[in-house]
Amino acid sequence: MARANKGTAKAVRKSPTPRTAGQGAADASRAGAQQKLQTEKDRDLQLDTVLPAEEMTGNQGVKISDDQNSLKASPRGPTLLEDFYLREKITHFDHERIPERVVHARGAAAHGFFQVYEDLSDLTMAGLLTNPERKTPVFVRFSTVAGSRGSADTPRDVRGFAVKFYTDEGIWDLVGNNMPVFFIQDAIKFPDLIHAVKPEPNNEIPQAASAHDTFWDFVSLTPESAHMLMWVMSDRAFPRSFATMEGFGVHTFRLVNAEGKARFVKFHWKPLKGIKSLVWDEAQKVAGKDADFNRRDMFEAIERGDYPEWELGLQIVEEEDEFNFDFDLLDPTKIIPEELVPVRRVGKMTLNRNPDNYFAETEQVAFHLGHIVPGIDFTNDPLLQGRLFSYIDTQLRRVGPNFAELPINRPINPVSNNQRDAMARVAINPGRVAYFPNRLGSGCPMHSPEAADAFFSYAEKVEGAKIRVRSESFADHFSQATQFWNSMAAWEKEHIVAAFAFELNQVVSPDVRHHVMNEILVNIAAELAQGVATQTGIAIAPIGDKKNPTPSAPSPAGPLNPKAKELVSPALSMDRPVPSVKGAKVAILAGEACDGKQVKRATAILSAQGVAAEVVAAHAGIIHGNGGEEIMVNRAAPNAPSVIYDAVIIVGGASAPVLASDGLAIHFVNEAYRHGKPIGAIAEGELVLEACRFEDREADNGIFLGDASAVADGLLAALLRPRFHGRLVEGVPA
Ligand code: HDE
Repeated sequence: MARANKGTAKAVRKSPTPRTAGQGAADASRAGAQQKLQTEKDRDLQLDTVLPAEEMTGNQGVKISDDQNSLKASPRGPTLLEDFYLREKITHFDHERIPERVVHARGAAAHGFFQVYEDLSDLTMAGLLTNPERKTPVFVRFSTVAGSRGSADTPRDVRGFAVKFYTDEGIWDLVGNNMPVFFIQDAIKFPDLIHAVKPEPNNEIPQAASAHDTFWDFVSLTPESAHMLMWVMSDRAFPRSFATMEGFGVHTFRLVNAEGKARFVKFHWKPLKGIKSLVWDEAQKVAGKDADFNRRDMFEAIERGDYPEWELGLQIVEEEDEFNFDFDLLDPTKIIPEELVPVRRVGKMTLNRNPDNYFAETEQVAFHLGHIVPGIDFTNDPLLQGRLFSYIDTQLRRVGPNFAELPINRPINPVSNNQRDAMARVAINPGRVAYFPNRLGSGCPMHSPEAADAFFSYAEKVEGAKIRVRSESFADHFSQATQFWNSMAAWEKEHIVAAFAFELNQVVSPDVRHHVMNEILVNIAAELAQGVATQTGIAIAPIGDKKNPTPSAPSPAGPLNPKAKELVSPALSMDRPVPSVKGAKVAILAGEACDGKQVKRATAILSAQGVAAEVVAAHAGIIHGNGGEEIMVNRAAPNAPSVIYDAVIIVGGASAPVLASDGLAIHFVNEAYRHGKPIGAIAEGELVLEACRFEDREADNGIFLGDASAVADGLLAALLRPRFHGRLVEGVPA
């Protein structure tokens, strides 16, 4: 057989071909090529980016003549052990997986950069926060916590928000969440929390859900989780998009300036698109209809140039003010209300490039709180302190002792020390000196003198007895849970009550249900407890009094803060308009002989504002408008559930009466109505609303009628505000 001999079999190292989702191939390659080389880290990753060459080789570089047939003794004979290539290919395949993360296994990530607005050297010496000229490369991984790697994107759960900054002074990982507090105050409880929330160990049920007995058993005995429960039972637990969720460093950290002056700091990420979430019924359905909902949304947004952006916010507290709060700054179950200490927005992060390879980048990226740069430091928050042990350990187990050498994990500045060897070492360290101090290697590498850019731990004064206790200042578990409740709009309260009810109705043990109600909920807010009692049938009978405190909760008559009822922090509510509709998705329900001009007009108005308008019709491909024009269908109706859209428009023309008797279309619109989404009907499109029997077809109920412009404009305005949660939906069949 003649052997092809074109070009070289050597792998070509150059910019990989960009993907084309949402844009033409020509545009994509131009945009991609520019984007690729934007940051120092992009250029660094190019060094290890390998494109397919023309000719196939084995791992030792030998050209392969046939990759599809193993070596056999005769055509029907046994396969030979000699087939080194078969063995290489199959054994490599057998080893393709690394252990998934023990938590935060499901994630998606993107590259980008961070730039500070102004020099913050009064606060910190961290280069990324002092030099407004500098674009610090970042790699950001978003995740759910409880589900395994193949689980869905939208369960009720916390979202991880982990940012790796490749700064000129080394790597800083800000490993945060989309909620500002945590379930527990001490790291030693983390394995218990996670064992309780993960699928139950006897039958591995349920996947990615807190709605089961062991989770509620644990939290009913862990009253410090009350505040976090409020966040997780709110709609924050299923963001509409990664780009519409806040991020928080959670713990109090320190910023240290060049004079050695330290201040406390809480880190925030404020999404420039505002905060938007799904609703629970929708989130559950999305999990089945599009399990990749959030990762797809981010991937496609970046491909079409709609880059997710956040501002970095700082809450700064002077050291002398440490004890001026009703809570302890070291307690990770507490926020500093923004009304007490404003969030100063100091810089912007932009995500503008999708990873090229999920495994090499998103799976192998290794975050660790201990990856820190001069100018930033820790505090004694006992959860933070425990995390400092855990992250390095988990990376050693998951990725291996040389995890820091992998392209996605290595810093952009040089690494030099006497650490050597271990599994899969990449660096070749020449010479005989691998110790310090040394003369034989001219003393290198040397310590940095204090004046240089070296890391010095903040010289905090510490004294005390060695003791295994929790600080008394951590004892108030309920005030901020109550504050959260007090700060919610009516619809948010309704959703929280329904969430607790859903979860507790899923719990089988009457004992657990009883204790959640009577040791936790009654101590947060009477209205909340009453609402949940009504929807679960759990009787309200508070447990514990001053004389008989329960082993878990403080008694209601005991350390509960009598002033908690007055606490309120408006910043906690999501009941406010968002600044941008960019990235929202609108379905245009159409069909044969629909009014093609209306489709065109509505699409143009929406697209001009960065809203993706998709034509949904009975089948994919082409349909025809009433003028005979061809209309490209973006999705076939059976593949296009309402839950993946933010709003819907029904166009007029001869297709409208057909849709008005089409079960799928009726269901689509009913479901959108139920989920509070704006609905527009152009001309005859209103027939579908009539078929749905919506009585209140008014703009203030989120229903827009009229011509294509009026409907599209109405929808755009409605997409800026919270959904229409006031609709009466009990009788809506969806
Ligand atoms: Fe994590 N956490 N965590 N965590 N965490 C991990 O590290 C841990 C906590 C967070 O996208 C693990 O690489 C302990 C709080 C994120 O790769 C592990 C405690 C916050 C991610 C680990 C906490 C987080 C992780 C598992 C209690 C918000 C995903 C895999 C003391 C501030 C990072 C891994 C990524 C991942 C331990 C609590 C955020 C096992 C012991 C609080 C975003 O090391």
